[in-house]
Amino acid sequence: MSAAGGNENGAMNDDVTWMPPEKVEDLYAKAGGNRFASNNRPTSGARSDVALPRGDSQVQLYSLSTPNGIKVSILLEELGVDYDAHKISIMNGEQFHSGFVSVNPNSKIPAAIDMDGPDGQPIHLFESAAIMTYFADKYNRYNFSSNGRARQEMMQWIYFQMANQGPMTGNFGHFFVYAPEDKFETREYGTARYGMEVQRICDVMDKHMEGKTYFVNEEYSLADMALFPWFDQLRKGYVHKCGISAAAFLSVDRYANLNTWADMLLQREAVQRGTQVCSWAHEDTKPWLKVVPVPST
Ligand SMILES: N[C@@H](CCC(=O)N[C@@H](CS)C(=O)NCC(=O)O)C(=O)O
Repeated sequence: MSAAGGNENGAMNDDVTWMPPEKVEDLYAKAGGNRFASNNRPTSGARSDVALPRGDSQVQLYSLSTPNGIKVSILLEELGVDYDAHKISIMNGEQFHSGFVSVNPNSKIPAAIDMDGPDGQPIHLFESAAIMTYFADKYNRYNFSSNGRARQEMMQWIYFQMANQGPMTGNFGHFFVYAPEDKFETREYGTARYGMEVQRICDVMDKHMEGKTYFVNEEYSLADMALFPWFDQLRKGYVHKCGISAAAFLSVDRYANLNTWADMLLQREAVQRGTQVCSWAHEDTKPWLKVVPVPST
């Protein structure tokens, strides 16, 4: 059945209960109401003329400590690259500032600039996994560059992460926590649809990790760094205001292999630092660098 209620031959069913209006624009007002709704528009591009901050380091990171953001900061911390981190408040619409849009025309964090690109010129970087593979290849670490089979397997998990795990988990979170309060049926439908898909994705990952330490070739790689943040988001994030957490709601503890793997990754100092970069909770974009003054006696 099509969204319009017709069957595959175009014939209308008797039980049609929903018909789209002629244009999607007619639905926009009805779809508003959540706390991010004012950000949503059907067009791209800058909305205000504001330049990006720049530091002195060769690498400039523009991010926020969301799962997509911390994928990149975990890698930069693992690589030990010198970089300046700048917080982009997506709640305040800073992803639509002209400076940010000139780096990422898609207006989403994370984005970065490497002043020393492949041709020696500055290069603009966007899409978290593309940024990760760029830096891993540049520094030739965590990328299986000399093992074609492992490299291919790693890329498959990275594509899986970008096309499945991230978007489905994000959509689940939207319907579970952020969608408008009064849209009960819509929220139940979206929460069930994406909640089931998130469970299936976790099951794919959990079965793969049976008897393994890392996702690919028993070696820590970009695949682990890319897949960890969204799984950890399910463990700790998306708490409905009534107190029910995504972890309880989706029974995330049943994915024993993934929980063991995530707990192990969290032991890594670079992962601990990476998850704090551009945190909502801290003024400083690398809070561990802040020297706490010793009170004078
Ligand atoms: N596929 C992109 C997704 C990036 C993304 O969705 N970023 C979110 C935060 S996690 C964002 O910037 N949202 C702001 C907006 O949609 O206006 C990537 O992996 O970099």
